[in-house]
Order: sequence, then C-alpha cells, then structure tokens
Amino acid sequence: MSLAIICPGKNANPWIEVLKNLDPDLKIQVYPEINDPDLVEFVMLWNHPKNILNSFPNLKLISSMGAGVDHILTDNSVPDNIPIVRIVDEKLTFSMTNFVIMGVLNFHRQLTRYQEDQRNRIWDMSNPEIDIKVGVMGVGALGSDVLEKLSFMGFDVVGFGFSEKTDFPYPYFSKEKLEDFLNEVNVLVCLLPLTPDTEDILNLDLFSKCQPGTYLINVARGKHLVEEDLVIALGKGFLSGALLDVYRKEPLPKDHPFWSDKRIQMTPHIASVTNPKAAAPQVVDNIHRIRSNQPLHNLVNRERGY
Ligand code: OXD
Repeated sequence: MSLAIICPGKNANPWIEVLKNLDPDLKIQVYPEINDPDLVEFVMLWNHPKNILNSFPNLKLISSMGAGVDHILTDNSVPDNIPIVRIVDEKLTFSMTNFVIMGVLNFHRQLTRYQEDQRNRIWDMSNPEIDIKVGVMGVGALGSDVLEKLSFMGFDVVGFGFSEKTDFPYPYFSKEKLEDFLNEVNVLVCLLPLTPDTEDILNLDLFSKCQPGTYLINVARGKHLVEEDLVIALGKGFLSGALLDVYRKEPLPKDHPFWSDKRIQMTPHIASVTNPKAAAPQVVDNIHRIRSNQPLHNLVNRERGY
C-alpha cells in the first residue's frame, strides 16, 4: 500500500521527510512518478490534474494539503464514496489570524496613510484612528479564531455564515441577514469556504450595501471576489481600500490592474501556508485511522463543501 503526493508546482520534499519520520513503513510515490498506481490507497492533493484519481483502483482516502478543498470538490471525477479530509492545525490558524489582525490594525491605525505622508514629508496629526467594527464572513476554525483574538484586543466583532448558529459567542448573522450584517461593520474579512453559494459573493451589489468606506480583507479564495467590481466599488467610495492575498488567477498576471492600484494592498497567497511539520501528523493519523476503521479527523462534508 502506498501514499501518492500529487501537487504539481509545489515541492513535496518537506512533506516526504516528515511523513517518513512519522511512519517509516509508508511507501510514498510523488506525481508524476507514480509507477505503481495499483498500490495507491491514500492521496495528498494540491491542484491535482483532474481525472487522475481514476488511475487508483484501490483508493481509500483523499487528503487536501491545505485547509481548502475546493480544488478537490471541483473535480467531478473524484469518487463519491472516498472520504476527503482537510488540514486544520494550530499553526495554520495562528498565521491566518495574525495576517488578518495585521490588515485590521493597518486600517484602524492607517499605516498606509502615514507611509505615504512620510514619502511626501507631511506632518499630519489629524484623525489618527478610524473607529472600526469588524465583520468576519465564515466562522469555521479560522474565522472563529480571528473573532476571538480581535475581540480579546477590544474590537467590536460580528460573524456571518450560511448556516444558523445558536450559542455562538459573538453577534452572528446567517445568510438571510446579510444586509443587516453589512450595515453593522466597516471592516469586512472574507474567510468563507469556496462553494457554489459563495463564489462571486464579493460583488458590486454586496459592496453597495456596505457602510461607505468599508475596508475589505480577502484571505479566502480569489473566486469569492468579482475583481472588476472591487475597482468600481473603490471608485464609488463603497469601499476605501482592500487587502488581498488571493486572486482569481494565481500568480496574478503582470498586466493586472491591481498591481498598480494604490488603494489595494497585495500579498501572493501567503497569509497562511500549510507547514508540513505541523500538518503531517494529522495526515498520518488519518491513514492509520482509515486502516483500523476509526473515525477520521477533519472529515469534509461534501454537501456543505467544506
Ligand atoms: C489553503 C490555502 O487552503 O493555502 O490551505 O489556501
């Protein structure tokens, strides 16, 4: 039996090293050199070539190499009966929350404004803080941690999600109340999973319902955002700026208008990168669990899409 790692364009070596340490008996094959497809019982995937899973007749478990699983669920050839698990780990959560807090503080304390003032030798002490209320769209492991830490820091926070929630520790709005949620906040953080319900959710209609001058932070998926609508919303003043880590096409094409738009701050999908050392133990544990018929960790619900 064997584990196949299929992550074209990504270096699998750091994973192999930690996986081997955790389970020296695990036979690992790395795409495209999968010489014994019949032996493959487990796969780890990141942007795999569609249809490839059809080559493994003995497949038992699919593991995403990150928190997201949209790259797996959009492949119609993924067999229905094979469980899919994803990565949920403290290191991933820690990095994501810190990234979001960085963006929130930057807006609240206007670091970008002061950097521009510095370049222009301007000494302007007026209005040094913007009053903010932060709305987090997506209240899973990552969103909940963001809410908890921002709230601990003294910020007003509100959550939004597609399902109903009772006993949620922060004010919460479900999908019918999207407009009420948008009315409450002036910092909008997107941490939603990418599903057919959430694709293109960050569009002009939504932005027009935000408080004027809302600041957008998208750290979820590029396909949540209608990119042309962001530029229009910034022009109309619905939004005052945005911090983006994810894009519809990655790497972002060199001629994309975002590169030169001063209202948009960009990072190259690095808000929270899965750390193989931190994440490999749960992959190996899940392999041992499926072998011994035990419940899996971080099992994805395909209906919900995460
Ligand atoms: C993830 C990502 O889903 O890196 O983990 O985007």
